[in-house]
Amino acid sequence: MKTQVGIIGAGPSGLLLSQLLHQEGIETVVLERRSRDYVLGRIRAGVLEQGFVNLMRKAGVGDRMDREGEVHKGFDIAHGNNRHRIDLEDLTGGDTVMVYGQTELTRDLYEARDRMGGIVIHDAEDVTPHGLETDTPFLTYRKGDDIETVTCDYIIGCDGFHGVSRKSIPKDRLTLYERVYPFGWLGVLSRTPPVSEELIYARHERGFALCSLRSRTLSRYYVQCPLGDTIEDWSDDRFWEELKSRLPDTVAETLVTGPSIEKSIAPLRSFVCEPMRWGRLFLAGDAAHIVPPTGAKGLNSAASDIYYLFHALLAQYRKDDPSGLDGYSDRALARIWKAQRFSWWMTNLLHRFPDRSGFDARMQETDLDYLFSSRSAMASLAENYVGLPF
Ligand code: FAS
Ligand code: PHB
Repeated sequence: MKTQVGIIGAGPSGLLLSQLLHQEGIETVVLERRSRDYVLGRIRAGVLEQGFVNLMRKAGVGDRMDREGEVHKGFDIAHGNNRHRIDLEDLTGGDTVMVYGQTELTRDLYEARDRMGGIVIHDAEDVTPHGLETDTPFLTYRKGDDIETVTCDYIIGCDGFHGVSRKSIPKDRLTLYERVYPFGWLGVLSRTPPVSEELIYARHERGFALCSLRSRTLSRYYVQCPLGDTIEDWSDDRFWEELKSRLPDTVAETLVTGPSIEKSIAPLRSFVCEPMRWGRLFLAGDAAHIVPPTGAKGLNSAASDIYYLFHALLAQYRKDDPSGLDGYSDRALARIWKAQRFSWWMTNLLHRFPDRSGFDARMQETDLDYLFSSRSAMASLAENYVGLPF
């Protein structure tokens, strides 16, 4: 099989890039190791920056998001029994975020790929990039007993943190930056009305909690949990009791509980791979960087990578201008590191660190106290939360 751009991974990054390029007549093939149902079964991000929303609309897949998604103009930070609203719209001069689940936007992207006859090959095993330092790179993959080949001009690694693309770059050419946090997030999805119109990020002596949502009848909640915990340690009753204990009384009293329809524990890490390019291979999204979800930057960081790559590939194919591709890694990393900083800062602000000292605890309390006493401090948080410019 021959194509122009070979993409590894059919998560939001791979599907969005494939859709944007196909709309411009640039051929792609997406190789995904899992089944479509498996990809659509993952429950992940929930908050979209304006930049991501604009890209979805440009890709022609924004209709259901605009119909069913919720525009949020602010969110609350709770600590103890206090709640402070971060008025995003006022603090940024009009910017907001969209609450719309990653599962849904991935479904929208799949359906758009189907409508355009996009090539997405599932259950593609042992996907391997070859010839990355030549002008004729290619991909091989196994389908049953057959080994298939896809020749292409460029390979885009959209295969997430555990994918093959980053590992295809010679180790001595990569610099990896990582911080692993001493806790995880236990997430629950429940068919219950959200406890609040807007998100509530809660800092509490027992640990962090987050009240989020997917719709008026589908709620998404998280509690910080010890690294060694498994979902077997957390019955629904234990989860709901712990969540209530970390929320202001007025919120806990109105929380509607119900059976969990999804329960998972995600480890938290900050991770960046530099550079994000090796010859004809370009990394995008979780393949190149991971953030703790506290700042809702994971999926949104993937969006700016895709935006830069889309325009760079367009310039290459339309005007034989390689400058976008040559500048991609530096340009993407400049924005990625700002998202890393914000996610790291929000995580330090709101979580209980097991090994924290008395001084650390005072610094955390003072950080919060300063934040709520200063419009400039809240404006800085707000401009990062809605998303820095692409
Ligand atoms: P993805 O990981 O979504 O997609 C990569 C795709 O590549 C997958 O479908 C995978 O099957 C495929 N793949 C992997 N290896 C392959 C190979 N060798 N060959 C072929 N295909 C391969 N972000 C937030 O903003 N908020 C959240 O609450 C949040 N929660 C998260 C919870 C979890 C458990 C995880 C893992 C991530 C979470 N994230 C969250 C971040 C998440 O939303 C990512 O940023 C987003 O999925 C990035 O999308 P992709 O870059 O497409 O990577
Ligand atoms: C979610 O709804 O899953 C969500 C929202 C905001 C975050 C993290 C996760 O910061």
